[in-house]
Formats: sequence, structure tokens, C-alpha cells
Amino acid sequence: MRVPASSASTISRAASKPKLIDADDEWSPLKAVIVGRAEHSCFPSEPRHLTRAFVPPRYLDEFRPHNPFPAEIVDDAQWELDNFADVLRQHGVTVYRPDEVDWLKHGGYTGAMPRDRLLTVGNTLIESIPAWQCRQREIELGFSTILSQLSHPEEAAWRVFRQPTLHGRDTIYDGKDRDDFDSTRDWAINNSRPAFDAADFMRLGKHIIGQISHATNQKGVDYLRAVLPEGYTLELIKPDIPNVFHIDTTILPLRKGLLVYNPQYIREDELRGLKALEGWQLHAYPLWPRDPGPPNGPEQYMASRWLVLNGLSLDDKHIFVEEKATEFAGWIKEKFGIEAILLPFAHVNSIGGSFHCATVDLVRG
Ligand code: DAV
Repeated sequence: MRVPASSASTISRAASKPKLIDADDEWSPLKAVIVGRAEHSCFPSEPRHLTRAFVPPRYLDEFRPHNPFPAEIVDDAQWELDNFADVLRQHGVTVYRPDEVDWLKHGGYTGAMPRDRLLTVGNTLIESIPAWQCRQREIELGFSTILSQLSHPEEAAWRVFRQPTLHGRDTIYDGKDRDDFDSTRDWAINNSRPAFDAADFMRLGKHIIGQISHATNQKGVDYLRAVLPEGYTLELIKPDIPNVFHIDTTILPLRKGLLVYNPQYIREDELRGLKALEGWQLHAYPLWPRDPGPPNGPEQYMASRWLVLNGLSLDDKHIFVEEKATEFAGWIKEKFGIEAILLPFAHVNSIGGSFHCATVDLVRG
């Protein structure tokens, strides 16, 4: 597989129109957002050496080709996403929804987790380059309508970078896809072509924090650096755990200068070393999050109790949090005066993520 250097398309627009893409942090007042959809979601099917890196052993057999998530989980997840979209609209936020896609037919995963695939940085929307085969066509199939609404080639104030076309046989798992592969010592993908999930990056204004993971390689980081708008810098952290997979259960910036982190995944001195966090207050979440899976809720096939940190901020005083995470809600209220807006989301969690994963903020400020 090869990435043609010239494949990123630049689409632009004039400054006089209301901005359709303009967000570079996680906490400024949310104005426009994509909220995913869950119908026809299927377990992502990738080589076993990769799935083993982030799926509890008891669920591994579910992660086979063309295996839909249980219908009642998908139905409830869809209701939760629709409800979340309604609540966002009630708060005056413009909400975009993707097209319904038959993921079973296409051998895909879901339309519920757009955070992994799209990254807004200032006036630029960047499509990720997934490592996973089952996610290669996710944006093309589910999100093309939204991207064309956002893309007006005649003008020049914002840009959309489409995923480069990858040609030939994919080499991303070469040398890794073997029975004795140990994901605690080695990444499940190689560096033979760029790969990154947008959810491995967190925006703090002009600074972005990211990580290499089982979904993101160095070439993916280099690609992202090359397409970032001018004036943005990207620093990498090294989490403490081997099964690292997306940064949005590791750190949660609640407002400018205030970040909560997951002490099981990252050490404070690793964060303290970043230029991006100079002068920031860093707080380890001090409680052990409750397990959202059975008997407390539906099966959690591919995400941990740390989804509690996977919130979406409405602004720097309000954040969407799963309705059962009342301890977390109480902690942020008491400690920082930040109000949790509690909504049901446990079935979206089952499909792989929470409010942050299920959204892409397009305009803040
Ligand atoms: O720690 O549970 C979740 C990944 C969300 N995109 C975790 C990883």
C-alpha cells in the first residue's frame, strides 16, 4: 500500500460566511458537532493479534467477520445517540448526523465512533488514515454527505483533508500477524505506511498532544504534522500501559489550564514534561471508576471503566457524562465547579466509546 504525496485535497471558503469548521480545543462553547449513528454496527474484524491487544479474552470470538452487535444493544445505542443529538440541539448546538450505512454488507464497523476518523484543528478538518481494514471506507460511506456540506471549493476560509487513497496490498500488519505476537511488548501495526486514529490526539489550542498506539504509527504522526494548519504543534506522550488505544480515556482537558488524567494509564511527570501543559493544573482522577459492564450494565466489549473520562464538553462549565457516572459528576462539581449533564449512553459505550468518541466537534468558540 502506498500513499501518494499529492492525495490530500484542499477545499476552502471565504471568511465572511459563518464558519463551518473552527475548533481547536476541547472546552470552548460548542456550536456545531457531528453525532454518530449506530444502526447495523458490527464487531470490527481485524487479525487476532491486534484484537487481543484491546479486547478482553472472553469477547474475542465476537470479533469475527460480518458479526453484528446484538440488536438490542444497537437499538438502545441508536436511541441514546438520537437523544444526545436532541439535547445538544436544545442547547443551541448545530448537529450533523451521518448517513445510515449497512456495515454488515460492507464489512465495516460502525458510524457511531466518528472521533477516531475526523480531527478538527482550527479551520481544518482532517480525515484519519485507519490502520484497520474494516474502517477504510467508513467516512466515504457514512460521512460523505456531511463532508460535502462542509466543503465549498469556491472559497477559502476552511479546508478538508480527505484520506489519501491507499493502493495495492496493505502491509500494515506484516511481521505482526502471528500467534506468538505479544502486544505488551510491541505495537500490533508496523510503520510501513501512515496510520492514525484521530482519537489518539487531543487539542489544547495551538498545542496538540498525541501518542503512538496500536492504531497510530510514526508515519501517521508525520502525516498529521504535515497537514496541520500553520502555528500548531504536536507533542507525543508515552503512556504507561502496553494496551494503549486512543488518548481520550487517558487525559481530559476540562478547561484552559485544567486537565484530569487517568493515573492507571499515564504518570504525571510524563505530562509535566510537555510544553503544551506548562502552567497547567494536572489532577489524577482519584477514584476507581465503577465497571460499566455486567451486572451494572450491558457488555463492554472493547472499552474499559476509564470511559468515564471520555466526556464531551458543552463549554468550560458543562460536560456530558454517562448517567451512571455519578461519582465522577460529583467529583468535578465539588473540585472544579463543573456541572455534568448526565445522559444515558451505556449502549453506545458497548460499541466502543462514550460522548467524546461518538462525536466530532466542528465549531467551538
Ligand atoms: O481505555 O477503555 C477506549 C477507547 C476509546 N476510543 C479504554 C480505551
